[in-house]
Amino acid sequence: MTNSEFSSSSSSPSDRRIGALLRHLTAATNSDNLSSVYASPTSGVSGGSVFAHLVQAPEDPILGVTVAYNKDPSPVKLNLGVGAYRTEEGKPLVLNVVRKAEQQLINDRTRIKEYLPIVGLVEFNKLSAKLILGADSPAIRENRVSTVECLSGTGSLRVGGEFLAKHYHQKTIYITQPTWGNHPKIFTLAGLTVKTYRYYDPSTRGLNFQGLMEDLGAATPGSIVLLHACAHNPTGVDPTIQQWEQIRQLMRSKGLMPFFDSAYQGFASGSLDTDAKPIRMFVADGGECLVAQSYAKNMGLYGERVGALSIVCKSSDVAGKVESQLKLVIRPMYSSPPIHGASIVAVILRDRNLFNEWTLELKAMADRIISMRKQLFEALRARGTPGDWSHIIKQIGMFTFTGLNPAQVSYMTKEYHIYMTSDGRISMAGLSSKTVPHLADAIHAVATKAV
Ligand code: PLA
Repeated sequence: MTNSEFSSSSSSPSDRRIGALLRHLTAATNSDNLSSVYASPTSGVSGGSVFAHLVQAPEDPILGVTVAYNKDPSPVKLNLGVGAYRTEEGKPLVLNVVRKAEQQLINDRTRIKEYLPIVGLVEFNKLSAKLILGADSPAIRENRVSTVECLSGTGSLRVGGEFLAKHYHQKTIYITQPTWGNHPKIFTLAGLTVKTYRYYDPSTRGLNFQGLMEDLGAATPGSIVLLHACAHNPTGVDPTIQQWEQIRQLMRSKGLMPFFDSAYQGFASGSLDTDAKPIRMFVADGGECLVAQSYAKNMGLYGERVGALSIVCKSSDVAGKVESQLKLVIRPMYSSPPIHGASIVAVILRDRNLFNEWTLELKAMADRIISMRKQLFEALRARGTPGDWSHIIKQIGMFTFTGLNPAQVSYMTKEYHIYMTSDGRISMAGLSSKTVPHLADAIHAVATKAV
């Protein structure tokens, strides 16, 4: 009996079923290629899954620290990994001003849950540009800033990266060495080529300004340069205003495109205006730049995923075209951004009283971090810990780049249940007066024994 006998129109339904089965089996044994076509889509080569060949991916170097921390049953465990603010009691903080804004939103029965436009909440966009560029910014006055609401800082960087990959003549972006671990991944996946420029000098635990200027000076003209607006992550080392001015002059003379990442406005100095100064210097010269803003840290809106991308252009005509193209980047990516976080921000930024209250709460967070720096430094001094630890009080923002090596970090995790990224970065915002002694004991231990 051949297969064709069973496909004749005169055969019975049961004959046809057997014929189909036979054809299937013959094909499966005769040809490897065909077997994959006939195989059921849910049955894989091994283990029954088409995904069985996947390898287990490693946890994210930063967010994975929290995963490990959550699994640790120790009562003294301490999470200094992710940059998330904690109170003196070690609890996450929802700002009072955010609670008030949310209450206002809930009380307003006219509020609806329709889709936002592709560019997000328009009032939020205007207020965000004003917050970062300054209320008196000439670029805003001249209507040449295009701002779109994005999914926090990460989303703003990604949208900006894809826009540049599509429309900017240079596809290379220079990022600081070291930088936030997600930067190279975001920009590579956006379609840009990532290169680094020198930034940090481990011997001084400060800025390698000469290396920075040399590397930017040698960059291909027109390249994109990612700049941390303030509170550099992970080093906590920022250029001085005089150094920023030299960076600006060099970048403008070579036509390098500034792309600012502003994830910590207000967290470095406690002042929103002071922390935005480097950006405003670049905007004041009339040149173009991009700015990614995040409200995760400074408004404590981490999980709301609210941020903005602003592109400062030379004319309002260009800004309009830029916005139209940003929409083409966003629409197939996530269509339009979420409404709730942006509404909270808009309520706070538009109301003078709430705004003032926010600045006080923000300053209190920044001050608590500065006080943690002093307490940790003093605790190490009191213990006579060998080495120079003055960088703890010199560095700025959420993080201290301790200089501890991966072996020391893993020892502290194993013996003291203290969690941090393997590069020795600790989130000062996760410390409290109660936990400083525990951390100081651990640092003292690794600094005094050969780990
Ligand atoms: N840019 C920098 C420099 C950052 O440090 C972070 C967050 C972001 C952008 C993105 O933040 P957002 O998308 O939440 O607005 N860095 C954190 C968290 C605080 C993280 O890794 O996601 C950090 O611990 O480094």
